[in-house]
Amino acid sequence: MTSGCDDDADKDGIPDAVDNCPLAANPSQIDTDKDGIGDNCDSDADGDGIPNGIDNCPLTANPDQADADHDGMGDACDTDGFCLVVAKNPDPAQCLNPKTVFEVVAAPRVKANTGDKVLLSVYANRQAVSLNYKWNVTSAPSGASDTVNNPTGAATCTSGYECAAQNEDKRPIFVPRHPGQYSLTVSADLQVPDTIEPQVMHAESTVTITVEGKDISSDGGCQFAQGRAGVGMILIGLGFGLSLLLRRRR
Ligand SMILES: [Ca+2]
Ligand SMILES: [Ca+2]
Ligand SMILES: [Ca+2]
Ligand SMILES: [Ca+2]
Repeated sequence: MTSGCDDDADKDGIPDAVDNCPLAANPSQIDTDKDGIGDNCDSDADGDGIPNGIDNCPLTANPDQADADHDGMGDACDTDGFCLVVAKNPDPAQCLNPKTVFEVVAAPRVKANTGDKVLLSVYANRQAVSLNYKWNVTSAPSGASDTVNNPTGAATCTSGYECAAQNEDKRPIFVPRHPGQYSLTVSADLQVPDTIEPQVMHAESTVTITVEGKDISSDGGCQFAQGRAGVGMILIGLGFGLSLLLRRRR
């Protein structure tokens, strides 16, 4: 079987001379962007400049690739409605739909190293609401007793659905000291009754953090040294301020 003298090399019933994909069977001859190259053999079927493989709407021209809910389907072809996928959560069932009952998602789902400072975030399916949160370590590697620093506080959920701690200096932080898997659960309570479902003001969500590196749980001296360094910095700051004051007074 050679294609040289065959007038329908891909056997799709369309003679090569008029087949818009002579080497790919495409009896429908669909050519979305009407450039004379059929979709089946067009590396950019919708002609928007984004190759099919990385185009979030391969058959709809959307050069801006906008994807407001981050679900991988571009706004131009997203047919399942707005449901925000936060923190690159691979589970689409955990997306946040602003039209349903109050829900939150704990983040970030990360791989960390022992000693890393993981800044914890909470997202809600509401914009412009305030909530009180409480973080707990709900499972940890055996022997680990790590807890969340600044576990409780109030947060305001923005138009981006992230609920930012109202006291930025008291953001919840998790510093794992054991390698292994931790589950962190956030409990959230709306400060005023919800407009969509007023009786549901509470929601919870759990995130898994996978930790690598050596066990530093017995490294207590290190923490102490850091604390002292912090005090030292403050003292230096005070001294600098005082010397400025003294100079001004002269
Ligand atoms: Ca063909
Ligand atoms: Ca085409
Ligand atoms: Ca496209
Ligand atoms: Ca989308």
